[in-house]
Parts: sequence; C-alpha cells; structure tokens
Amino acid sequence: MDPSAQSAPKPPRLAAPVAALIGVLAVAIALAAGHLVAGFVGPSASPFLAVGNTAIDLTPLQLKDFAVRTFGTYDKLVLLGGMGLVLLGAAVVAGLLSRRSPLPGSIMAGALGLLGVAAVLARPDSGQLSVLAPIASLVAGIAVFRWLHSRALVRRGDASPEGRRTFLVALGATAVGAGVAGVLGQVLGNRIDVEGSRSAIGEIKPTTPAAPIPAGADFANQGTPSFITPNADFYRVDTALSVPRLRAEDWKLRIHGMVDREMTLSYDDLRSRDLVERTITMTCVSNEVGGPYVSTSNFTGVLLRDVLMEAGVKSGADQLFGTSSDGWTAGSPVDVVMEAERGALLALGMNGEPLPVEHGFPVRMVVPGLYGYISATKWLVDLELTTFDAKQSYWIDRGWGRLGPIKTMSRIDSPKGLSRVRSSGKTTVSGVAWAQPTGIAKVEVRTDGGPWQDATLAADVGNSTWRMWKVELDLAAGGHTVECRATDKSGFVQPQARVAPIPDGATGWHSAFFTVEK
Ligand SMILES: Nc1nc2c(c(=O)[nH]1)N[C@H]1C(S)=C(S)[C@@H](COP(=O)(O)O)O[C@H]1N2
Ligand SMILES: [Mo]
Repeated sequence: MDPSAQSAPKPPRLAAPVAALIGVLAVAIALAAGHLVAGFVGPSASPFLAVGNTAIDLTPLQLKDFAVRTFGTYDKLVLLGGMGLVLLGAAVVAGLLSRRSPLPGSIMAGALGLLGVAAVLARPDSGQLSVLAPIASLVAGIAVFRWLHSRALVRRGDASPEGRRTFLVALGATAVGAGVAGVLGQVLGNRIDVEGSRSAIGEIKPTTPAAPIPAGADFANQGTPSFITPNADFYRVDTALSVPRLRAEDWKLRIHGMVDREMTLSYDDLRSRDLVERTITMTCVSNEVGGPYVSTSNFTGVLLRDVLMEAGVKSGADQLFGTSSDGWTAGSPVDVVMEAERGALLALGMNGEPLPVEHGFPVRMVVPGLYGYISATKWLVDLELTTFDAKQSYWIDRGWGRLGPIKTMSRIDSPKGLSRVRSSGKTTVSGVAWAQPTGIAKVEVRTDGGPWQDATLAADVGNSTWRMWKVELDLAAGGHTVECRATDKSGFVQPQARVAPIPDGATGWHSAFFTVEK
C-alpha cells in the first residue's frame, strides 16, 4: 500500500465535465446579468454587444473589408457567433483550470468582466449609469462561479441521492436564472416603443412630390432590379450591432458650431415644414465592381440647405459633421450640401413610409452624389458646422477618403456570371449604371473583347438616380464574356483600371462569363 496516500489525503477534485459546466453556467449568468441591467440603463451597456461594437470599431480595415466581402450583411451575425464561441471556450477552460480551487476561474471571470467594463466605457453612446451593466456581469459571474464550485465540492463529499439532488437543483436554478434575466433584459431594452412611434406617424406626404417614375424606367422583366427598391430590399450598411431605438417624439436635432444662430429641431418642427420628395440612388463606397450596395428610393424630407441658411453658416466652415445617436459620424463638404440643385435632405420618409428603423428612423441625411459613409448619417441627432482640419469622421479616421463623390459605374445583372442561358435566338444582357449627380449618357457592351456596341437605355428619371440598360446579342452556343462600361453626361467614360474600394470607391469594368445553350 502506498504510505503517502494515508498520510496526506489529496484535496478533492471535481470531475472535468462538472468543472466545465460550472464555467459555462457562470459565463451565462454573467452575460444575462449584464443584459438585464442594460435593460434599465440602456441597450448599448450590454457587455456582450459593447465588446462586439468595440471590436467592430477596432477591427483593421482589411479584416473588416474581408468580413463584409465574405459574409455580406451577415457579418454581424458571424461576429456575434464567433464571440459566443470564444466565450464558450474560455468558460470551459476556466472551469477545467478550477477543478481543485475556484481561484483560476474567478480570475478569468474577473478578467472577462473588466473587458466588458472597458468596452462599455469606450462606447460613445453609453450614459453615466452604463458601467453598472458590466459590473453586474463581473460580480454575478464571480459570485455564481464560486457558489457553484462550493456546491460541487460539497456534492463530491456527499454521494447520497439527497446531495446529488441539491447540486442538480443549483445547476438548474442557475441555468433558468440566466435565461430569465437575459429575456427580461431584452424585453426591458425594447420597451422604447419605436415601432409604435413609427406607426403613429402614418404616411409621410410630401408638399412637393417627385415626378412619377415613367413606365419603362427599368427592364425588370429582363433581369434588372425594379427602378424603386422596396424598403425591405434596400441595401443596408452600418456599424450598429443593435439598431438604435429612437422615438420620434423624443428626437431632437442640434445644429451648432460655426453658425450665426444655434438651432434645435424636433420631429414635429421638421414635419410641419415644406417636405420635398426626391428620387435618389444611394451607393456605398465599399461596393465592389458588380456589387449589390446600391438602391433607389423616393426620399421625403426637408431641404438641408434651407435649414442651414436659417442657422447661417459662417465663412470658413467647410465640413458639415453629422453624428448618429450611437456615436457614428460622417462629415460632408459644406459647399456640396449647400448646392441648390443638389437637393441634400434631412429625410423623414422612404417611399411614403416613415424611415424604417434600420434605415435611420426617425431622421437621416441623404446627399445625392456622395457615398453614404461621408453623408448619409442614420439616426441623426447632431449637426456641427466645422472644418475638415478640426475634426475627422468615423471612416476618415480609418483610412478612407475625405471627399466621397460617387464614381461612374455600371453593372451586369443578367445573365449572372457562370450561369447557363437557353436561347434559341438572341441573348438579352441587362443591367444598371449610375453616375450621381451627373447622370448616365451611354452604356456600351462588348463580347469576348470585340468591338463596343451601344446598349438601349431605359427612360431617364434623373441625374441622381441609376439608369437601366439592355442589349440583344447574337451569341453562338458556348462560353462568352460580356463587359460593360458607362459614360456619364459630362462625357467621362468609366475607366477599365481595377481599383479596390479603399480609399474612395472601386473602379473597373464589370464582366460576366456565361454559357449559351442553343
Ligand atoms: N449611424 C450610421 N449611419 C450610417 C452608417 C453607419 O454605420 N452608422 N453607414 C453609412 C454608410 S457607409 C452607408 S453606405 C449608408 C447606408 O445606408 P442604408 O443602410 O440605409 O442603405 O448609411 C450611412 N449611414
Ligand atoms: Mo457605405
């Protein structure tokens, strides 16, 4: 018999699965406690979301670009899922390191808690009480971890059915507690009734409607998008993990900085002014050649120029700096926003409805001809007249260009690349082109590197909108590459050179390779 076994009994040790489970439950309770407190002090205080938002803000450009390219609009889900997996792994490790003493797990819980505190403090939109949420996570995580750990040790020394039952009840209570707290936090966070506020507004009727879209403005039957993008299909690009929830009745816009008269406008102030409707095609600077981040809507709102004239822009102010309720910022050139023909808007409506929540409810900016990242602030709450030297907006800080005029571009929508098309006679190729605010004069197409031929343009709706095109090609059976290029109304021809979206928008000709079957 081993004598040492008699003299020094080993301290009790938890079974590995039990230790891991305790780690996971402690993390679950920590997240849920933070989410619950965030329900009271503001959704952006939820530690999990705050860490995610901070990760988005800190992510290097290339990685973000990769994420958007690879996962598209699912990039946020992928981020949250990835964070969840990392946390799960950390919880298991913390549990396994704590099979004898709860100390290593407690230290890890503390470290994760402090990460949450730091992330919440770093959020630009967190209020003074926000830090309570990650502190609740930290305290609950450590406390529950130590409690479950001591229960588990007791249970190890008490093999009776009674001891087993007591321990299972503790585990179950923790799991149920986490679920209830998490759901309650979500419900409390959603108590700001944005949908109610939005539906109470009803239809947004313009004083000056846009001209009706003429028949034949698109070739939707032949593969182009519809001219007006339904709100539900309008592309969405933003950095917000949880969509800001602002009620129109609480909303205020402050206009200040280099102005003669500071102004504060309410939603009713804006709504009771003259509302103009404009058909505008919006485009994202991160759109790749052939990419989907371009959509068209009838936006209704107040002319930004008129509001700024009332405030009185001081000479020298060259940047209009917009801030969203979640702290995101965009700075537009003042001279562009003040152009009378430009028609920059403080938009309230999209296709007759109040702005959808994910498109900036209650009020956003829209400037025809500028990429969204320097002009189209959603959930707009603050407009400051300043200079480009004094302040840098969100994406400029991250290496994108200061001025963001939209580049002349065209895209093939049909046939899709790598598809097979059956056609006994001619093959229809169709797509869209845009060059806001100059307008599209011509689109040309060539097959297999041959001569360029003019495409048929759809009705011209306006210079700040896209324009659809199509062409009937006589193609033999087999594989073909079709390319397109647009010419805008200034005579500028879309260049062939491929340039990446960073820093000021992609260039290059879009091409599609497809196979014709006769
Ligand atoms: N608050 C806020 N506004 C924002 C952004 C954002 O991340 N946050 N993204 C901008 C970018 S890059 C674009 S292209 C447009 C997209 O508007 P949409 O999502 O309504 O299509 O919104 C702009 N406004
Ligand atoms: Mo964008």
